[in-house]
Amino acid sequence: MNLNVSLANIKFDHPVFNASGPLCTTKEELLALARSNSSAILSKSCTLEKRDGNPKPRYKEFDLGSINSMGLPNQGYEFYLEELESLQEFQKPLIASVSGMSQSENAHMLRAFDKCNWLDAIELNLSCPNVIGKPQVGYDFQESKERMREARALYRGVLGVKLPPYFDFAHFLEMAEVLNQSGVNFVTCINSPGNGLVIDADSESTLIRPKDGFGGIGGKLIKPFGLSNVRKFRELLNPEIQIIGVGGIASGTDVFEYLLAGADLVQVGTAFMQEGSGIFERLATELQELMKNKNYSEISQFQNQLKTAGPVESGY
Ligand code: YRO
Repeated sequence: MNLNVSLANIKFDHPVFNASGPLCTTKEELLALARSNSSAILSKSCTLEKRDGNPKPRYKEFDLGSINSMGLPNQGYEFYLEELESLQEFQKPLIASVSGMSQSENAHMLRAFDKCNWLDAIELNLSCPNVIGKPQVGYDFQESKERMREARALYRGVLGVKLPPYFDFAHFLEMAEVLNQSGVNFVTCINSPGNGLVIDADSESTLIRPKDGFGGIGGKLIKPFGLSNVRKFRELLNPEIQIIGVGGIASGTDVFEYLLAGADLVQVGTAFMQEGSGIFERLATELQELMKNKNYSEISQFQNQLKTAGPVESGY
C-alpha cells in the first residue's frame, strides 16, 4: 500500500501531520513530533518577539471538543528558525507557521525565513489580529490580498495560508478569487471557528479565563465545517493550489472523508492534544486498513471523488 503524497515539490510519507498550535511550541514538543509518526513538523505560529500568551486556564476540553484563547504564546521566530533547522536529521518536511502582529512583523520574519535553504514551507496564519475594531485578517478580503501579495514577494519557497472557516458562499467566492490571484501554493482549512462560549453549569462559570470565556472551538464539533471549507475551496480554487484539511480529525475514517472532499493532506489539532504523539501512527494505520477494506491501493483512487447523495422518494 502506498500512502505517499506531495505538497508542491515536498514529499510526505503519508498525509497526516500536526496542526499548528497544540504541542509544537517548545523544544521538547518539537522533538517529540520529530520522533513521532507525524509525516511533517509544523511549528506554533510565531511572532517577532517571544510572547507569554493569555492567563490560564486558556485551553479546555469539553464533551464535544475544545475551546482555547491561548493568545499566541510562542518563543519568537528566531527560536523556531534554530529549532527546526536542528531537526533536519529526522528527514521529514519542516514547516514554520508565521503570524506577525502586523504586516511589517510578517515582512521581517519572511525575509529571515527566505534565507533558510533547509526550510520546506511556510504556513501564513491569516487568523491574526488586524487593526482593533476590524475583523481578523482572514475575514477582511482586501487585507488578506495585501498580506498574501507581500508574503509572496518576500518568501520564494512553498507558501500556504491558514484560513478561518467561512459559512457563506459569497465569502467563499470572494476569498477564492483573492487566492487564485495570490501565487500561494496551498491553503489550510480550517482554523478554529472563533468566539464560542463554553459554560460549566456546576460552577456557573466559563471554562477558560481570557476574553470573558470566549475562544476558538476545536474537535468533533467542527468537522462538518472543516469538510465544507475543503470541499468548496476545492471546487473554486485553481487546480495547482493544494488543500490541507483540518478540523475534528480523530480517526482514519475522518482522514478518509477529508481526502474524499478534496484535501491533499490533513492536520490534527485537538485529538493530538488529547492523545499525544502516538495518534499519527494510529491514524495512518487506520487509513491504511480502511483503504484495504475498500480495495484501494493509492490515495489518488478516491481523493476529491465525493459523491452527492442520490434522490429517494420516501423520508425527509
Ligand atoms: O490563541 C491562539 O494562539 C490561537 N488559537 C487558535 O485556535 N488559532 C490561532 O490561530 C491562534 C493564534 C492567533 C490568534 C487567535 C491569537 C490571533
